Amino acid sequence: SNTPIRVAVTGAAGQISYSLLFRIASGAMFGPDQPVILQLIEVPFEKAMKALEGVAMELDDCAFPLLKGMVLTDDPRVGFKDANWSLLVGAKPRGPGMERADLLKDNGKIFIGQGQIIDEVAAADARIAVVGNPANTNCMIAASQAKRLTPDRFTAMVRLDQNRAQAQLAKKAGVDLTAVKDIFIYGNHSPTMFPAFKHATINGKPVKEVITDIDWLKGPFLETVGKRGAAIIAARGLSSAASAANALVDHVRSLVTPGAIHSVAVKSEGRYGFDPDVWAGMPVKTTTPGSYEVITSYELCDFCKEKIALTNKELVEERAAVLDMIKG
Ligand code: NAX
Repeated sequence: SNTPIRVAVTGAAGQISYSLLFRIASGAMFGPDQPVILQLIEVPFEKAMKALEGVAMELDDCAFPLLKGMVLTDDPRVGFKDANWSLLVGAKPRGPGMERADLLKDNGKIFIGQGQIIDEVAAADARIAVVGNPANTNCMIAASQAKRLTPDRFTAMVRLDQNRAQAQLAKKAGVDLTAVKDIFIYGNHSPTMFPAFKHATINGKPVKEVITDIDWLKGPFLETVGKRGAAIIAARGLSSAASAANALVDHVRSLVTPGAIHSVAVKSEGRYGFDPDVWAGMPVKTTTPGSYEVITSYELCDFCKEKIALTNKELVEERAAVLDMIKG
């Protein structure tokens, strides 16, 4: 339709957004005929807002035909107003010597506030995608604050892990990337997440018939995908940004494309052995734009169950660390 989609983005002056916003404005996220309005949210500090102004100047300078407007704000109530999609990219990074529990709590406060405000002011068809880490738990926290919006509206991104796994399998098999299908991510967006290689296919054949080195699949493959974020930091001196932005484009694009099958962290409801109340990565199929059903037909082997139990344990612990905040 010609009515612009309103896309709210937090952390809009950060490094992921510096790759992300230009892709949204060019039509990569919602398609080449869909106008967008960007509602850019940053923290109320002069440095952040000044940097955001610079990003907006560059967006102007791209003369994107689909970009019908921009809002620059440090007030989430303004930024999330009537948003159809809210992309929660901003988060507090883990500082030196900071405990994981403190990181969870500090981010918990941000996502409690944002969850409440989105629930109050976003559009009737609001959809929320969380990238800021710890993404699954931040998503769970935001959803817990909503009275109007149902939990299925809140998803967290594990698509970067899926894309990483697909690329590694293609490399190992020496095939084109597009030959690798049905590689899905289960669990947390953290080194514990599990790319279920047994369900993947390469040129239509089960992975294990093409990559016969099962020790590579169970060892270096899982390790490379799980620790890819750290490897990027070690090499670049900065965390993944362009690939994360690209993954978010894929995450949303797949969620608005009926029939798309892809990995998304959603409220588990007890599927695949996850605690019902955590947000865990799993395969979903998009039904109508913005809506999806979880694919529950994959059978899990003992090795898969073991791996899922580990990532579920981490999600349950993260939830326990913030439970007093979200219930209080
Ligand atoms: P940056 O530090 O470059 O940018 C974050 C921006 O968010 C900053 O400009 C900051 O001012 C802003 N911000 C912080 N709190 C905010 C709030 N309450 N409201 C609005 N803006 C706020 O980080 P960047 O590299 O862009 O990464 C952003 C987040 O993505 C981090 O939490 C990072 O850990 C996470 N990631 C998640 C990934 C995933 O697959 N789910 C992968 C990439 C990335 O590591």
